Amino acid sequence: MSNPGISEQISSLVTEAREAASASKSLAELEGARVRYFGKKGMFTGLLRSLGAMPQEERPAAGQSVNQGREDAEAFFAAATENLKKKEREEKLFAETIDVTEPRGNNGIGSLHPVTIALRELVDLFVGMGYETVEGPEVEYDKYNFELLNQPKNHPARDAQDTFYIEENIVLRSHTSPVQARTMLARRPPIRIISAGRVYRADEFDATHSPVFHQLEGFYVDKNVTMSDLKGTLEVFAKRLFGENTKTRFRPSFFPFTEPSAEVDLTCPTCGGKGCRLCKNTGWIEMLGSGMVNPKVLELCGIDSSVYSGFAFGIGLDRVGMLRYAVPDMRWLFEGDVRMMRQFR
Ligand code: 2U9
Repeated sequence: MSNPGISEQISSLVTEAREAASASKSLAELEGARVRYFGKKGMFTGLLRSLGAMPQEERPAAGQSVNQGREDAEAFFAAATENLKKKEREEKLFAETIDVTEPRGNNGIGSLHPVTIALRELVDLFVGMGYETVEGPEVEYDKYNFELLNQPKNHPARDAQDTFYIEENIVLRSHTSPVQARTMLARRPPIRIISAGRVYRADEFDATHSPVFHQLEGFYVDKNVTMSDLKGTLEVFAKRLFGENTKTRFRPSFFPFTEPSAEVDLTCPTCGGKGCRLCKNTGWIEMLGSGMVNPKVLELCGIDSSVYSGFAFGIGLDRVGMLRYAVPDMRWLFEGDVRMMRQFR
């Protein structure tokens, strides 16, 4: 090139641009430098414009040199861009790594759910009387949920409106009683068990109903088990749960799996039997269903009803929890509002 001045200018601009590229610590900084060198008002553009002052015949070669220098410098920028992208990605990945050893903020101490409290108290009580707990599946065969419990195919309690069907012969258990049926088929008396857990009914969800609720059932089969054994057991239960002054009242009732059957009322724990809003001024609260195990059910489950007899009872744990803690609406038990749960700490 005939103009030594311009080639020095080009090489020092290329060097400068290259240094600016490698000195950039972020993509944003690099972009600033790119505009400074290659932008519309950038240094390379400025240098090209300055060629206008050169003699006409030197301009094409000088222009070509500037463009070549610019291309070289741009190659550095492209390489620097790749490097910075890689670096920023690595930094981001590093920053986002979860440090599992990092101490975290305290969310406060949890509490037992009122239904869990009721369950544990009752399990404790019955285990103390010689019962053992048995569990069973929540998705249950029709056979155990209904058939063996003397609820044949046309029984109203099997209505699709009450029961959640998974398949024609598979349901979400509508009570915990299938656990007892399974136990009778697997063992010989004496059987003294409690079964508790979630049960499902296609019901309303309102202040007193939930499609998922919790039952606890007691079950005792042996020789010479009588109604007075049932009565004595439930009296102990009532006093333990609601206080020594609690009285029980048996009313005749009907369940397909017990015969005879009785519903059991307790003196109202709120007013002690005097009458209040909770017991609708009757002094009594309906608490349990119970009865002598229907001989037909014993036979269906392979137990000789001429030798053995038994009693059974069932209670809604949600109702126990609501009564114990004066929870007015069943939905409050299951909506997971921390203001509700905090009260049980
Ligand atoms: C077998 C035989 C008999 C369990 C029983 C009840 C009466 C009863 C309700 C109380 C409140 C359900 O949660 S609740 O709505 N339960 O009335 N349950 S006798 O009897 C059985 C169980 C299994 C083989």
